[in-house]
Amino acid sequence: MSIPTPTPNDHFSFGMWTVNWPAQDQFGSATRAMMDPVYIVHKLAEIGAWGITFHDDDLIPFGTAPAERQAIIDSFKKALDETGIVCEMVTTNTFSHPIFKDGAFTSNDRQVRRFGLRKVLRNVDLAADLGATTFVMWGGREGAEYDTSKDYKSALDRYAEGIDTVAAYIKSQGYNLKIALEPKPNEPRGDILLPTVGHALGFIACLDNGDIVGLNPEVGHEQMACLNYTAGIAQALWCGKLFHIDLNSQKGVKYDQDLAFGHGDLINAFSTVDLLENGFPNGGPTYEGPRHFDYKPSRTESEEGVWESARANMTMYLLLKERAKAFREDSEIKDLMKSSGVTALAEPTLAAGETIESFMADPSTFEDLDPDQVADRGYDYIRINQIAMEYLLGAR
Ligand SMILES: [Mn+2]
Repeated sequence: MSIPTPTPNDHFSFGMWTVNWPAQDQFGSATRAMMDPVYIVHKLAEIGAWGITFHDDDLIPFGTAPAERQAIIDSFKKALDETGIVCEMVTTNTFSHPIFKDGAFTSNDRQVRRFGLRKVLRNVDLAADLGATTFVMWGGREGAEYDTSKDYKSALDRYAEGIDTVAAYIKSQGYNLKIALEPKPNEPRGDILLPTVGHALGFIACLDNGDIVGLNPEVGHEQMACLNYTAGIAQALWCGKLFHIDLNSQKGVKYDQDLAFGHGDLINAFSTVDLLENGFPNGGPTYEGPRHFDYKPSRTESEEGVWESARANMTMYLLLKERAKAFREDSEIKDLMKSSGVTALAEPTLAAGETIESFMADPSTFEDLDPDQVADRGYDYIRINQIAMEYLLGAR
């Protein structure tokens, strides 16, 4: 197996904040210089990426005057035109400035909530202007350290009000934009509202404009909550809400590591790529969006290491894509999918036209069934997974 080369056809995109992270952390200052956004666009094109995404403040520093703001946007647009790089998603920084220390949409201070909403709405206009189709909202400061500090009912009311207001604005302007909420359990707040994919799906169902609101699940964020990322995005797909993805890696339940994709839980990364590329074994909704990376080049790396790590994300994805495809095409796997019942699970439990009365009157389902005999079967799941691991390891 050779090392694959990414091309724009692979639809890989990167957050500007990923490669441009200067690597300051809680315990030490920056180890790299910040780069110019125009330079980043050209470098991403050079390494075979297709798209770029950014928070407003990544491109335009907080507080920039309007004339200078427009000049920055114009030079960014020019770089996109020159390289063919697509700005597919835009998101808003409502977490860095001290004004947002208690959140934006859910701050206890109404002035902060109104300021946050204005900042987001201004950025919606920019997203539409740049042709982005997804507007991600990560409410990193929407949360609390102390349960006594927040009326959670009011906080959820204000959160819903904020998202619904932004969604209604998008509709009123006729923008081709969808909102994608990004769950995270904690960090930077002690606890963050909408901590997991499941919480966010439940929240969206309670919105007035939830039809254009879906999810942007991040690998590491779900794994910080000890959850299975593949199963999470599968449920988002199942209900038509997987609007965008953030690929990276995490090694278990600890701080948000943002490792390169596949450098943490490799087995889960394999099943994620298998689902994204090959879909559900029995068919159903598929993910057609960008393959977007939200990782951080480790603090140890130089600029050369930054671009090397960006390439690593894409290479890992392409290797896993090739491995997952070979796994699915294996004839023994196709047989095992049948004998183990993976394909049979697609058959409805009740027959077509069967009524609850006829079902309950059928003695073969219950009275005449020997549970011990049915329980006797094996499912051969270990055999299937072992073959998957042999493909993953390149032994097949
Ligand atoms: Mn993260």
